[in-house]
Amino acid sequence: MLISKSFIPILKNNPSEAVIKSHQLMLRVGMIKQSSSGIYSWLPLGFKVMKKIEQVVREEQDRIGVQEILMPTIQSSEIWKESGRYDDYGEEMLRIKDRQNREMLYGPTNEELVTEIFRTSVKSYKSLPQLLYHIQWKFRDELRPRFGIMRCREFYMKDAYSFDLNDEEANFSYNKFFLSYLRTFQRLDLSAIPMAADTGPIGGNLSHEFIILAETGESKIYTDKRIFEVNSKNTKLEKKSLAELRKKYENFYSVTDDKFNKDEFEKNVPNEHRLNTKGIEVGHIFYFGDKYSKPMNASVDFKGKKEFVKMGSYGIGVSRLVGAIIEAKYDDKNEIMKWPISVAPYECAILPLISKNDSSNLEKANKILEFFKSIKIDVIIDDTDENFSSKIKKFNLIGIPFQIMIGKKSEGDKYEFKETGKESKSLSIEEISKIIINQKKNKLITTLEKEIIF
Ligand code: 5CA
Repeated sequence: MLISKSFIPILKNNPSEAVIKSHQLMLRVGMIKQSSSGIYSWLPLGFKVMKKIEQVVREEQDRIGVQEILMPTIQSSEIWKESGRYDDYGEEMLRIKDRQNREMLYGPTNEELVTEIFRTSVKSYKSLPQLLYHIQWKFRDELRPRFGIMRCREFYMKDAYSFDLNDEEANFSYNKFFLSYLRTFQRLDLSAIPMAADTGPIGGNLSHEFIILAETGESKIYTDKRIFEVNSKNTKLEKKSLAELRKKYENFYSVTDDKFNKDEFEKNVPNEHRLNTKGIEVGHIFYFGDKYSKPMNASVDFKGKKEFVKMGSYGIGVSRLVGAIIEAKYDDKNEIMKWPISVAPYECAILPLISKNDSSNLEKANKILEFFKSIKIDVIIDDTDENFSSKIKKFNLIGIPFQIMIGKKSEGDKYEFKETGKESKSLSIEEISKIIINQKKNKLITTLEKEIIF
């Protein structure tokens, strides 16, 4: 891709309407554009990052045996009346009437619709567990949409739903998602910690929010710092192993402010390990038993007896993650962003120095691009006539993880190469490609071995 042909509308200065760095940067480098309050268009750079995040989320859902479906954004009010949430959900729900005067709504979440799909098809306990997910736009008419796509009205979410015969099996499903979420955020280079949290309008009494630390986050958190050292690496997708992992986390006091209790915090966490800060909620998992299955009559036959299925739901804010990664990775002081290679809009930028009567550096850049294409490294070339320092500044802001400079200094087959934000080195294209490929490998799923237990 040539930057001159790309649709990347970069602004000279930070837009004044944005107060947090992710919102500023996303507007500044043209990742999004607001269309109305809390509603955004996604431009190529932002869309690419979001799609890459979506793919990581998808792979980690598939890996634990969740099956992908796609439910519509518009739902009928009937099922919400059955569950009793139509009135409870209040003004956050966008209600619409169709031409037949039927009450419809733009889905803020999908517990009812997925329960309706389940109950018409599954009749026997032998088909359980069923784990389903979709990745779809949601709409919540937030009272105060703010911080760009972090708290907006239309957002992209992965939501999964589990159906089990009893509490024990449902707990197993819950724990599978618990592990899957840890893996997902690790692949995005985020250190997300699970915290006991309030269940709000989704309901139930067991729930964990997955939070990443950020000064600009909206969630207040109280935690034992040692929770960051818990390791999930050798956890198997088995009941015992998963229960042990959750226990390891739950051994440390770690809550959001709606669950905070000062005495308990001080009793359980030695002074030197206490951390009271802010964070961003990037995922939230819930267990609510038969809250929906009972009123909606979703049951299975278990040896001649009717059993209401036990359900949980599991959300990840796919679009919010774009902003959350910026909050976690952006170096404010030096104005440098570096996307994790797993979601970078381009993996490498080539910056040739170009003058009016000499395009030889651009030709070299095109050759490298062709080679990188063949080994699946995604490249953007800055083919403008700007000088090095403004090109570097631009790509520091866009956050491409690697940069190759082609100028007077490039001799023979060596090029100035740097990881964004670090010192440059003189290396050959083969050496450069090895470095990039190695970093990419670290972020792939290491094993796609069948962990799925059907
Ligand atoms: N049905 C459940 C689980 S699927 C549910 O809706 N959970 S939720 O309300 O916690 O939303 C899941 C995730 O979506 C949140 O963790 C958050 O990352 C993201 N999210 C929620 N509201 C917004 C919003 N207004 N803007 C951007 N992202 C949001």
